[in-house]
Amino acid sequence: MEISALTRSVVRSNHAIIAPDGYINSNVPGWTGCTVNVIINEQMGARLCQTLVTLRSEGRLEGRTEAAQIFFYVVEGQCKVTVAGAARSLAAGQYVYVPVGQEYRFENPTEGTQLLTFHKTYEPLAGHAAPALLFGERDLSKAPVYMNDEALRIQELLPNELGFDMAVNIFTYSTGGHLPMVETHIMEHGLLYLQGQAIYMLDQHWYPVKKGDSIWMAPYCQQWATAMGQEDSVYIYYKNVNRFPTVM
Ligand code: UGY
Ligand code: MN
Repeated sequence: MEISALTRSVVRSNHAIIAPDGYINSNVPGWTGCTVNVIINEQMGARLCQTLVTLRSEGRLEGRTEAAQIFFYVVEGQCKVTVAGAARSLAAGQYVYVPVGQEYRFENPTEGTQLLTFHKTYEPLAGHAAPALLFGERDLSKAPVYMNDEALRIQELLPNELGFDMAVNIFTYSTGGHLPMVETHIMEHGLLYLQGQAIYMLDQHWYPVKKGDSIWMAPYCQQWATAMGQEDSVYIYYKNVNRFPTVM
């Protein structure tokens, strides 16, 4: 018998692992016919919000981005999306970046369609236009080798332009792949495992993780990871980028 008093989830001051077993649903105005799990937000001390939305066939997300931009990624299933009059069908592995001040609508999902969202308050930069609406898809052929290690590949889903203050990347580790060093950096991460298993080290704590798990890493949370098991280990992650690092 499973013991319901156990979980792999942990919430600490500078990192969290959120496994699906502890989800309790939230109601988000305008998002109907779905379950919403708010995985990361400012209540934890984060400067991003990450949610996972699971849609029933009648599900619909309707809203408008205000101060925050939203990146939507289809983890499973498919649905129709309309942003600023542009309509598309989005399937698993496809995404849409919705800039600030845009109306959006997701509708006609297949039962169980799962969407991942990353939200960040947009910080304008003088002399650089704010980003425009963008559609794209996961594609390993667009993922260059990372730091000369053939076992590591990163696809950048948003353009490397100063107008963007957030990045979203897909990181694929083949069997045996691991980060080449312990990272210690100012940028914050929100992350969802899309495939496989891994061991993640966060702030000198060691965690087994797998598909469906989310991770929050605050600025300067030390991080290292290695793939585990027989298949590629893949995660999609958010990172704040391209802005002046201090108000001093
Ligand atoms: O982009 C990054 O900072 C990335 N290498 N970090 C991570 O995967 N934990
Ligand atoms: Mn990092």
